[in-house]
Amino acid sequence: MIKLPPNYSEPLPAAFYPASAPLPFSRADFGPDFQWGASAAAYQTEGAWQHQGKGPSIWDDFTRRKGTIRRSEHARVAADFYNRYETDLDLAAAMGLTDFRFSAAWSRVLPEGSGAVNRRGLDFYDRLVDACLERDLRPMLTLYHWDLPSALQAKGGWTNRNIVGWFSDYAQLMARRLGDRVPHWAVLNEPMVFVGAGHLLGIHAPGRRHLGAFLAAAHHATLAQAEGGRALRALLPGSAEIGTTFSCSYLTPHRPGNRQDEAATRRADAVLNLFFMEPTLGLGYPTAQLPALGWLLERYQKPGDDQRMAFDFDFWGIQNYTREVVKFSPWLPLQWAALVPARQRNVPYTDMGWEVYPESVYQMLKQYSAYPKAPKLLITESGSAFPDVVTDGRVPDVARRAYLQAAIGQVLRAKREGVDVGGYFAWSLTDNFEWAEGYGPRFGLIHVDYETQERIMKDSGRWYKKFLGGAVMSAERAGKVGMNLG
Ligand code: IFM
Repeated sequence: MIKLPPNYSEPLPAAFYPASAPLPFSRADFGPDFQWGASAAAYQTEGAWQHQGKGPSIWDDFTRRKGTIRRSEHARVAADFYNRYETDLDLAAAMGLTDFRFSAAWSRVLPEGSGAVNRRGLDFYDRLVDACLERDLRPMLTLYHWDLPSALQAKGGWTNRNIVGWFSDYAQLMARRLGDRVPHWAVLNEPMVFVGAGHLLGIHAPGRRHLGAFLAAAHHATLAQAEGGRALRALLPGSAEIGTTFSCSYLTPHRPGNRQDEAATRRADAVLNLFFMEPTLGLGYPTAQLPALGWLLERYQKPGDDQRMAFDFDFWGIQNYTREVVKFSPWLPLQWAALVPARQRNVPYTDMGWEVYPESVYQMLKQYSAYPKAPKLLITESGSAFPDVVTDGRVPDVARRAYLQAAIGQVLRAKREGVDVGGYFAWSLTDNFEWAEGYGPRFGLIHVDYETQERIMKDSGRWYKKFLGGAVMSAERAGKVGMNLG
């Protein structure tokens, strides 16, 4: 159910399609090469946190600290993907997905972050890639989705410039082992989130609240983003598409026309949407609106860094969930801007407290594609968290299905206007561990019962399957994964 503020009387966002009429588009409108996928991440799904030689990560440590995660939850088992990946891939294939995006846990393959390789960890990703290919799912491998090896955190983690070299070595290891079979690579997942939430706000691992740590981590992540791209390209010339992903939200001023709010919105845009993207184009950091941030960052930069931060990615992964409304704030130095929570705006919102606003996907595709040197865009994450109820073996998640349809419709809108957008990956294939929020918010197209690890394809997943044409699955295989094909 979509949560509505008390006394809410507006209709749902215009981007929603009425349930009573057929959808005004089909898969064919996107063309035959469009990538249809779902995304996942190691720490959120795998579990097996100490299995077969895996080293600890900063999220293993962070979840042990009191007061960091709702209900003190952790991801030691999570969705048990480490043991159940074949079932989950069967379900992904049954949906008719063409692509599956997942991340590798750095400390599973390099328990100390660098140096000795854990063969059994590397073998797991080898098996996973083969299992994708056996099911005609193209694997997209994200190298870093926030679970830094604890051993590297002990040396300063992202605040230590040596991380650029450690990360590049890890990227090369993965490319050497899997590069012959993985056609799509994403270097980082949402750097502004792991840098900002982890080093400035302290609400994600490693739980720091320090401006200097934030600036250092931000600069080193920018360097690692490009260096990771170069490492992959050197080993996989011509054979792989190399991208990276950005979190982003369409931003609008709280009081349209108000000069202070408009300026605050531009500053927030620079930080939230452009900070890690513009350097890849050789434009440096977007500090025109925030000169003070530019001066502060200089402390961490060395001669030649502007060139080192640039890399011609084959694609940018756009990860969008909502829009944000921005107002001028005298309390937040540097940015002088605050986000107005959806709950205070008389708009519908999700279990994350995020405004239900699928048009944001369209707006971000337009904004990013306006850069003359922008590469192809992929929506590598898009989705919504709503409470689910299991009823007679079904999950009638009407709101998530409506959101999915609306977001896909917004992608088509951008594509029809000439935006080079080549794929849509729903977040997420299965329910999983939602970081500081624990297991509360559910984003999956497939429901996970964390007691039994039973999977049920939700109605949103069933709709996606119907839209994509599904795949033929033998009754035998369907029986094995407990799917009702009817
Ligand atoms: O679950 C996260 C994911 O790890 C990164 N992008 C946003 C998702 C929803 O919060």
